[in-house]
Amino acid sequence: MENTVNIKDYLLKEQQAGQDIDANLISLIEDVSAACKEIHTAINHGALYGVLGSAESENIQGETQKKLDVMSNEMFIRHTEKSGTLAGMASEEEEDVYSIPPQYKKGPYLMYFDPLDGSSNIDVNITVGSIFSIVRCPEGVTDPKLADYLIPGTEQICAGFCLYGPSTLMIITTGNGVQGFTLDPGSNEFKLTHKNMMIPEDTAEFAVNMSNQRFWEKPVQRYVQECIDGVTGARDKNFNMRWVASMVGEVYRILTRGGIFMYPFDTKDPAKAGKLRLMYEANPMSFIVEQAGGLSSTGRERIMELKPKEIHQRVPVILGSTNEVKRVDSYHQ
Ligand code: P6P
Repeated sequence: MENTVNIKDYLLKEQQAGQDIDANLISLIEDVSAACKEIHTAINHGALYGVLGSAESENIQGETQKKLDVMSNEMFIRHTEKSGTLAGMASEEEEDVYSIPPQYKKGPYLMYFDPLDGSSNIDVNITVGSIFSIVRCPEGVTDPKLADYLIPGTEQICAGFCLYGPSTLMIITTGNGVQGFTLDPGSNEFKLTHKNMMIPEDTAEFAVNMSNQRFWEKPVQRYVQECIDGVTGARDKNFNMRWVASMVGEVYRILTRGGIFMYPFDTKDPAKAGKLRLMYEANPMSFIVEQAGGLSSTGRERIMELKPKEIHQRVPVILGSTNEVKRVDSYHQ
């Protein structure tokens, strides 16, 4: 089947159908997809481009940066800072918020992004991705400071991720369902291939890093043990387990066949409330999952309703098929 609808065609159709999508947002999403195409090319060439391995530097998270972490961050910024659509941006790879250089026109949006999620998988050639989230800059703010960025996930107007896997996919929501676009190597365009993706409300597949089991809270230990026990325990079915160690890979699998993904609170490092970051991992993925009929919770509250306290704050994440997330939440009551 000839897939002819590209991202811009889709967004213009949504705009004509009355969705609140303006020219600035369309232009910004186009620039993000251009950055993702450049990241795709670098990843595809891998060792041939000399892009593998460590950058011999650390990010704000205290994590050793891969060369591709640094390159992807630079690509995201270069493709979007001149777009005239952003008042500023925040990146996993930047300690402070990024102000648009004075020589460039500013615009009405703020963008949060993780330019290369799962980068520890790069050197072992396993799927990685880019995640982004877009909100309106607060009214009347032209030079946003850190406090202006601390906006709850419910205010997102667009969220998406690019999955650099066997094929490269762009998954986007602007609040009217979740659409998937596949990068056509021939035309180098993202073409609409997955319309209105929906997550089945039940699943028999859980995703968690089991090596943290002894550090979890009791409700999560109970839930996972019941999955492992299957029909020999409290559940009426057996479960399968997956762990890609790339959130983008887990979320895409859940969008296609259901599942529950957990990176819950653990006591491994009491200073951290979980591993994943609220603003550029948990919030965008929560928007996408909810738009696809799923749920996304800390175990105790809806992630998108959290009032952010800092730009790199971490949060426990339990997301996916509605009935399983509801069960985990009920164990926390
Ligand atoms: P672990 C990647 O580093 C990431 O932020 C998520 O994409 C992924 O789900 C998780 O961390 C993997 O964590 O502890 O299994 O390496």
